[in-house]
Amino acid sequence: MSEYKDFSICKDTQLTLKKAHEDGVETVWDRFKKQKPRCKYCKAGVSCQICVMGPCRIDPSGKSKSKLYGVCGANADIIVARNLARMIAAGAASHSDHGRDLIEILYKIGKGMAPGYAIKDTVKLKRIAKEYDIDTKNIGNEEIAIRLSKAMMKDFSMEKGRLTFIDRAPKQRLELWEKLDVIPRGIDRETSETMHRTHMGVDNNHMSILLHAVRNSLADGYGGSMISTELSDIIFGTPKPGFSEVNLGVLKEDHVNILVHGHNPAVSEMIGQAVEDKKMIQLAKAKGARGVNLAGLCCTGNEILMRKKIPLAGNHLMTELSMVTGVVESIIVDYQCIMPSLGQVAQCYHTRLYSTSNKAKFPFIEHVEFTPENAKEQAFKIVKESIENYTRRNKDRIFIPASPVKNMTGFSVEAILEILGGSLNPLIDAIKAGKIKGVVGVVGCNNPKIKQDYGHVELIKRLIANDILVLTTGCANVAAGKAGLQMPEAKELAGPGLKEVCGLLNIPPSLHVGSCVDNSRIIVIACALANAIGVDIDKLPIAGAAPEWYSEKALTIAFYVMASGIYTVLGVMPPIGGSKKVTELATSGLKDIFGACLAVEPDPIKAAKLITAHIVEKRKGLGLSV
Ligand code: BF8
Repeated sequence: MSEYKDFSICKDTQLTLKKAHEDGVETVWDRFKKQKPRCKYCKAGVSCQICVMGPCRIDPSGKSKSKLYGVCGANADIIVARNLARMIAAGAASHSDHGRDLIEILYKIGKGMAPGYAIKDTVKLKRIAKEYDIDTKNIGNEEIAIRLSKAMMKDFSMEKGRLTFIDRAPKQRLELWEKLDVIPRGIDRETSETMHRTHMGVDNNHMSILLHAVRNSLADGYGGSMISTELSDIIFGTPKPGFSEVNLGVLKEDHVNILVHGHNPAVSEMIGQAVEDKKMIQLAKAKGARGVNLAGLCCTGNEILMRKKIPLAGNHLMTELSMVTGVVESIIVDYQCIMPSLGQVAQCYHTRLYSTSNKAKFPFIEHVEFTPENAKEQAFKIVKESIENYTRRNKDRIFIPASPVKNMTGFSVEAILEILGGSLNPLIDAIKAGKIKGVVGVVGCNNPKIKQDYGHVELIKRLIANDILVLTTGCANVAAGKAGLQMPEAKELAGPGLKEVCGLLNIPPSLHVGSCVDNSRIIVIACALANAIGVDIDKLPIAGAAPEWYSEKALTIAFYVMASGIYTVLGVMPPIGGSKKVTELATSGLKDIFGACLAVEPDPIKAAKLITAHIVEKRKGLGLSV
């Protein structure tokens, strides 16, 4: 058992991983080990496969004179910058395509072509429509939905020349971006331009490539991601605080267990409707189960947890292990962060797997395509089949490794404002008084390079102990939730000032603000704080951290957060070490340009020190006590 402690700090992971090995199942950790040693060129970002004159590699040490240039003449700086920009483009494309799918649903709701979907938050629909200069007087919600979706479609193209939500940023930041020419003109345009610039023979200046990569990342943060968040709230409801549960213990031995995994709540919300249907519950009882239990994985899990308080079974590194419990009748996936290995693992158990998006298909996973028109019908079909699968369960192989831990969720910007009595002023007062020293977003993934959840939990514990309020998104939520940090009682682990504030408001010191696209909620709060205080974002005592990140999306987030003026600490080094210039720029030079830069620190204890020192520096800058 002791060897499993090296992989994760979580009991449920350790025990289930042990069972996986006993069952002969290969997991992400096993494959990670098999991939060692890693290619030092790829690790440093100096291998180039952009054209077929190569592939080329530059000696990252610079010692081999014959390996200073690729066949085309690109040096390490150009190759690293191009590779980095392409990673950022992929992250931006992922979040933004998710947003585009929601625009399509909103449009079809307006047209009456999306049965089962509806507009849940009409107040927000009107508020966002106003931001898009849509006159909402004398027109119905359906027509507003059509007009808003059409206006948002323009954000994706080159019709407008400037993203709508970019103007949420403080004016000082906008002036800086204008001066640097990094204001995103259109969401798709910036991603497409990154691909163009990084084609062989186009942009060969590492600085200019990186500045465009920043613009591309801003197109995600203030474009694709922000649209995704706002539209999810409009269509599925703006989250409100409430309680739920987290870890593999949320699976129930005497129920049909259905898991949803991925990112876009368009599928998971519809499955949520189907499992509540009386006929489905009756069918489950007829098959010998006590009911149907829905739980989430990864970010779509965060989405339905935030809105419906549906429990969260695990984060990224738990997705394969969920099946090892032997009680999962089905996993329904949409897109992003879905390991292609899932179908392979399912071969060893009775779990049925379904893919639902025409752009995300997987080996050994059955495809049941969801569209806005058929989603309701397909959700019922899958839920029915999942219930029928209950009878195929092998009772001798059941293993639920833990009891669930309670967590609190639902901290949308609107919910936070409501808790604060309608404005951010009480938060600003608490920051000024030093009760809350600062605010830090702890976000992102799991990565087998880091002991699962160790990076998140250690960092969060140290920050809250220093009176720093933490906001979590993505897979960091599961870590915080499992460690009990998302309950109001966790105030006992906070410093005296934060403890007092949490006690008064009855909130945890680590707030669950949503999925990864919901990092836009953190950006909205940062912009609103800066606007309320009358300073640029880089002057605020705030920071970001992604202690266990793995995905291109996380890197894109780090870039738009940094470009917004927020110092961001990464727990895993991006593949840029082969270029001294790009590395120096990312980890210090950008500070002179954006007022913030990235830092890389795998040790969460040291990361906490870096962030705390940064908060102290920013407080001093504002003339606040430290
Ligand atoms: O978008 S935190 S592992 S699930 S990439 Fe993926 Fe990372 Fe989890 Fe969510 Ni975000």
